Order: sequence, then C-alpha cells, then structure tokens
Amino acid sequence: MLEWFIDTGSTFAPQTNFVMNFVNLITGIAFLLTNAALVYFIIKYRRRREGEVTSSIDTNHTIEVIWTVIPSIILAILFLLGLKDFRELRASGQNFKEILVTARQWAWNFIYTTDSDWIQSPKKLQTDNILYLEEGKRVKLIMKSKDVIHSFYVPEFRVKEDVLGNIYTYVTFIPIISERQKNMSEQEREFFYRLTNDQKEKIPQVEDQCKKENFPKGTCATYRIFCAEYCGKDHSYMLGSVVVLKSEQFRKKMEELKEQQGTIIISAEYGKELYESKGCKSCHSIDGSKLVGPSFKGSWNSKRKLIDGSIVVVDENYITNSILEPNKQVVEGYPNIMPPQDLSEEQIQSIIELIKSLK
Ligand code: HEC
Ligand SMILES: [Cu+2]
Repeated sequence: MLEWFIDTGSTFAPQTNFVMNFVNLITGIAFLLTNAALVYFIIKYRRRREGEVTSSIDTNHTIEVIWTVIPSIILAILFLLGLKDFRELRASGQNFKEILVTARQWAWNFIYTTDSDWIQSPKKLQTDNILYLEEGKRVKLIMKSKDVIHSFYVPEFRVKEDVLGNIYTYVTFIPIISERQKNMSEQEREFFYRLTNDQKEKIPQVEDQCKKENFPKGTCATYRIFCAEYCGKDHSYMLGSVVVLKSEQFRKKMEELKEQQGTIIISAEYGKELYESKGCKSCHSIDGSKLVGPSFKGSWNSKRKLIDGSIVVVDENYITNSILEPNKQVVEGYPNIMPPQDLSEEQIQSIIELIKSLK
C-alpha cells in the first residue's frame, strides 16, 4: 500500500514497503480481533440483574501460552526483517561510489570523492543542494554536519539518516529511475514539481531538474531531499534534489562539472601537501617506518590498541578525532605528545584520502 503513495526510487524501497505493509496487516488484524472480542465479551458478560456477582475465573494456561507465543513469534519475525534491511543500509564493501555529504544551516553540499572510471583526476567534483547519482550503482553517503543535527531524507529511496556534527554517519543504497518517473507526461511533471513564487525564489533547486537540464525522457528522475530534523529558522527551506541518471547521461554530467570546476577540493594529493606543510611528517611517516607516531602507511581500516585497552578501527571518525583531539584516543606504545591540529573539514578529508591511498 505504501507504494501507492510514495514512488519507488531505490532497489531498497520494495523491502521497506513489504515491512510496512506487513506491520500494517498484523496490527490491523490484531485490532479487529481484540475489538471483536471486546464487543463479544461486553454482550456476553453484561450485567443481567441487580446484585449479580461476577464469576471467578481461574488461570487458563492454554490461552496464556497461545497469546504469549504467537505475538513473540510475530515480533521476532519483525525484528529479523528490520535487521536484514538495516544491515543492507549499513552494508560495506568495495566499489561503492562514495559521496561526502555536508549539511549546514540550511543547505546540502555533495562531494564526489571516490576515484573511479568517471573521474581520474585529483580534482573532486562538488555540487550544492543537487545530488547526481548513477542508476543501478551502489552509493555510500558519508555524512557530517557543520553545525546542528540535520537529517538526510529521501522518501523515494526509503532512506533517512541523521547527520551529526561530531561523527560521520553512513548509509548505502542503489538508486533507480522509477517506472512512474519514466512514464510521467509533461503535464504530470509540471503539476508534480509546481512551485509558488516564493518557493521559486528561495528553493530553486527543487524544480524539475530533469526538465531544466533537458534530459531525454526515461533517462532521468528527480526526487526531493528533505531535512527531517528541525534545525532552526529556515529548516523548511533546507530542501534539495536527487537527480538519478542513466550511465551515459551521468558521465556527461560529470564531465560537464569537471570542466566547470577547476579547483582541487579534496584529494590525496592535497592531503600530501598538508602532510608536509603542517608538520605531520616530522612525527608520521608514509613509508611504514616508525617515527614519533605511527606510520600512515597501511593504517587505513587496520585496528589500533589504545592505552585504555580498547581496540579501534582506523576510519574517518578515528582519524578526525586523532587530529582534532589527539590526547583522547592515544595509541598504545606511543607517547601522548601530538598537538591538536587546527585543520578545516576539507583538509581533514584530504588527510583521510591520503591515508586511504597509502595501502
Ligand atoms: C609532535 C609529533 C606529532 C605531530 C607533529 C603530529 N602527530 Fe599525529 N600522532 C603523534 C603520536 C605520538 C601519535 C600516537 C599517539 C596518539 O594517538 O596520540 C599520533 C597519532 C596520530 C593519528 C592516529 C594514527 C594511528 O595510526 O593510530 C593520526 C591520524 C595523526 N596522528 C594525524 C596527524 C596529522 C594529520 C598531523 C599533522 C597535521 C599530525 N598527526 C602531527 C605525534 C604527532
Ligand atoms: Cu537541517
């Protein structure tokens, strides 16, 4: 039923629909049964005469076992269905298109970081408020906020994930161009994406991008991005568009962006420059040798034992913390002498890219 109201924009959507419909069905049946029983008992056990004494009812084990076991099984099924979907949203693996999402009051920024066939140069592309995705390719969004808590929400994808200020959050899914988007007529599109004058001025990014950029019918879908966490004055204008494109159109779009954006934004190369210019190289090597601090080589995704005995994985969060607050997570066997570094978000991202590249 959910699919009647919200379009199917990802391969993940049908599963969510199924769980939603299943929950509605179960709760619907439970509602009818309990209310039917209620009405039946009201009538059957109504008071028939003045001074009637209620009969004393003993425990009925059969009934109690039934109404404990059956709901438990149903709840366990719901849990397993949820767990399965949750694991898919959090899937990790190779060859995901990684996109860095930065939320701020009140805008979205997208940086396309992964080096892959469509982007060979160290130049990383970025877009504001409009996210371009390739149909059928799994993407991993790596998200962070510059200020308060926001929440990345695209109903058609069935994806909603909080975006926080001090840790990265992740979500993965495979976007698709829905049948409805493929078949929508010109008039339907116009009606669907209509905006008031005020909206045209304040949130032009939620126009029908497929039409605006003249993508041929069937090769493009525009979905809306909402911020689903109340984040201040212009929260309701914190909207964006996701444009899902067929491979050919997507490639062209990326080429076009590449021509427009000449600047290096985030890259391992820039990270290397920083590594040298910010003095990291006096304490960290990039060739595996041990200096004052651990070498960056091979550290990505490896495990670290900290002085408090805990084990952590070297990932975006750990590296960021290690740079901003080095004395919070100190690696065992090393002195706690690293000074906190004042690096910008982009600079930290570039260091992360550098460390990733040092396999
Ligand atoms: C004065 C020496 C020194 C300087 C300069 C220094 N660090 Fe460190 N760093 C250390 C030491 C020692 C550790 C290990 C102990 C700890 O975790 O605090 C460390 C740990 C780290 C870690 C965690 C590494 C791991 O593999 O577990 C990262 C990431 C890091 N530093 C990044 C940087 C960056 C980036 C810079 C430059 C902007 C930098 N450091 C500058 C001494 C230094
Ligand atoms: Cu927000």
